[in-house]
Amino acid sequence: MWNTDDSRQDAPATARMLQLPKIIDERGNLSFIEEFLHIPFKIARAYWIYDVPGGEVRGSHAFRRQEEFIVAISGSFDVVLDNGGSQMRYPLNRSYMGVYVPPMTWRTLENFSTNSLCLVLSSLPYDPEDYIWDYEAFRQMPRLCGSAPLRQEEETPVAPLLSSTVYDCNIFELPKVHNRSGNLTALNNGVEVPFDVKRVYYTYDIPSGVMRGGHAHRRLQQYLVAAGGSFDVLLDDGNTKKLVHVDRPNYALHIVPGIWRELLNFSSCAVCLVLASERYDEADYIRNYDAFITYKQGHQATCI
Ligand code: T46
Repeated sequence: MWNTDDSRQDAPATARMLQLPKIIDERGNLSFIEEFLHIPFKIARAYWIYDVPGGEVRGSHAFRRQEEFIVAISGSFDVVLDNGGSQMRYPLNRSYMGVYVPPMTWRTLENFSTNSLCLVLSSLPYDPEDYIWDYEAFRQMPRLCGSAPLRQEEETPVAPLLSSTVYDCNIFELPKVHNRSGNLTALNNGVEVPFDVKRVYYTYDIPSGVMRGGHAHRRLQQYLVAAGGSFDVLLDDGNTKKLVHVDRPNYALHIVPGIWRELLNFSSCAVCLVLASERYDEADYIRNYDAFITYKQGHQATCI
């Protein structure tokens, strides 16, 4: 039987539903997923599936080595898991719940609602050799039992980019694989995204007229994606301001460290999906604008 207990790293590597943090806020709600903390693996790749026509089925395969965590960032769909003996259906319809899928699990995504977006965090880069496409062959394969191995995070020191300007922040068109069952955009750490994604967070249920952000980061860099609807980002380096419109799941705004940002003009049903280079650290925030200007001027003074 499948273990649906949501205790994590010391639990056997069985499929289960995991609850994510949900921060209720007048400016909209926010959830986040950090590697090793909310999911029991290091993130190697993030991809999302969207524009799925009604009745289409995605997936239907197993992975030999890869672990996954699957979330309905918007809309709903079902994740159907099969361990070769029994099946379990996980209906996903709120973005603070997700399904952990261990290796050697047959998994199918189906019953997609209108405007659904499925986020998958994966423990390995894309590897066609890791796929098992034949269900009968999968059923015959030996299963590995036991606990998910605990892997220590390797910290790579990141130097703050104090001299950054708004011209270092650009919109990138991301790869998009299109077929009759929708679109897929995949980013491998350090390849399609120029840093290692250690945390993913997203804001949703955003009322009209609110502003989010209103701060800068010392070290954190991130990719901002409109997983639903659209919004604007006002970037400010202390000298120059730049307004960027974000409105499609296959475009990302890269915000480098040392940039003040405000998110505004959220459309109805907007979802802001962020791929972040660091784990959450309040000490990395500069939440006061005057302190931000002092921080930037301090750097300019040391450059003279
Ligand atoms: C950013 C903009 C675009 C956590 O505990 N973990 C997290 O990963 C995040 C993102 C937030 N939180 C807590 C901290 C606060 O108590 O959630 C609460 C709301 O966060 P904040 O006020 O920073 O939310 P935003 O939308 O103003 O800013 C967020 C990110 O924090 C920030 O890095 O660039 O989105």
